[in-house]
Amino acid sequence: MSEDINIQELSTEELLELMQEDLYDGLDDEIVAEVQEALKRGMTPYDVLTKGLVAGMDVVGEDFRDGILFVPEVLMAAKAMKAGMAILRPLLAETGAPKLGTAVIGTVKGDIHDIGQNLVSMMWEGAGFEVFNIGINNSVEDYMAAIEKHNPDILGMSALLTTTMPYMKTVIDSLVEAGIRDRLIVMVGGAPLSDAFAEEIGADAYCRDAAVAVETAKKLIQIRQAA
Ligand code: B1M
Repeated sequence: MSEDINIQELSTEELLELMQEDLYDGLDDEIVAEVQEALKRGMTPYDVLTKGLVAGMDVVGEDFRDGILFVPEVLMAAKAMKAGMAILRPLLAETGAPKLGTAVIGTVKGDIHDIGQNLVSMMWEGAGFEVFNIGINNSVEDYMAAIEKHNPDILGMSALLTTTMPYMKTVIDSLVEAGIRDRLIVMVGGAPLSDAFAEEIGADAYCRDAAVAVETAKKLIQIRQAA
């Protein structure tokens, strides 16, 4: 952000545009100030997240794909995104809702993308789930250990790479072999996935985004409790 911009004088639309540009440029201090300003104006944490941060990251993704941005720049953008998410996290997780269930979520082996699954994790917490986020690069053994420790209702897996998404099937096959597949609701997400892929690997649901992950988790838990 250029030093002569006074963010308080911007319209909310301009503020969101600036947030997207500063995310692109990996300016974490600026992102923090802009997120705080947007909240001060009464925007919901969810709108700040989707219309500011996620929208900015979409542009980063396009330019990364097209060879305009490279890994170091994308890492800076991810760092700025995380700085913004750190402010939004407690607000999204604030809930008076009764506990709906327990979830374990993690990104699969070979994959270090964690922004999307962190968002899902926050939004599930906000909806009333107790969430154990086991981070990135999880092997079958890691998922199994987390399931044993936390006895979740839901297992969420994330994959952002076409090369890592098949590992979700490896995990689900291992759950079947261990005789615990039916105890769990298995939900999967990540940009390269689809409903067809989820069905093919034997997951219960594919979630396009964090909001869908919340709706789907609530719906599947209700169905299970009614059965
Ligand atoms: Co990577 N990367 N990346 N990257 N990266 C992508 C995924 C890519 C699409 C970029 C591109 O080419 N356009 C491409 C994958 C291509 C493919 O496989 N077809 C790619 C590549 C190629 C790579 C490397 C191989 C690059 C290299 O080294 N040459 C490398 C791989 C590293 C590895 O994992 N082994 C790599 C590295 C990185 C960084 C480390 C630099 C960084 C990650 C930092 C981090 O996460 N801490 C990074 C980033 C930031 C991206 C992009 C630009 C953005 C991802 C992101 O955070 N999006 C991404 C481009 C893109 O996706 N458009 C890209 C924002 C986030 C909110 O969205 O993660 O989709 P998303 O999550 C959404 C939904 O998908 C859904 O809800 C979320 C919230 O709405 N969701 C779930 C996600 N998980 C869910 C789980 C659920 C439910 C819903 O469970 C129930």
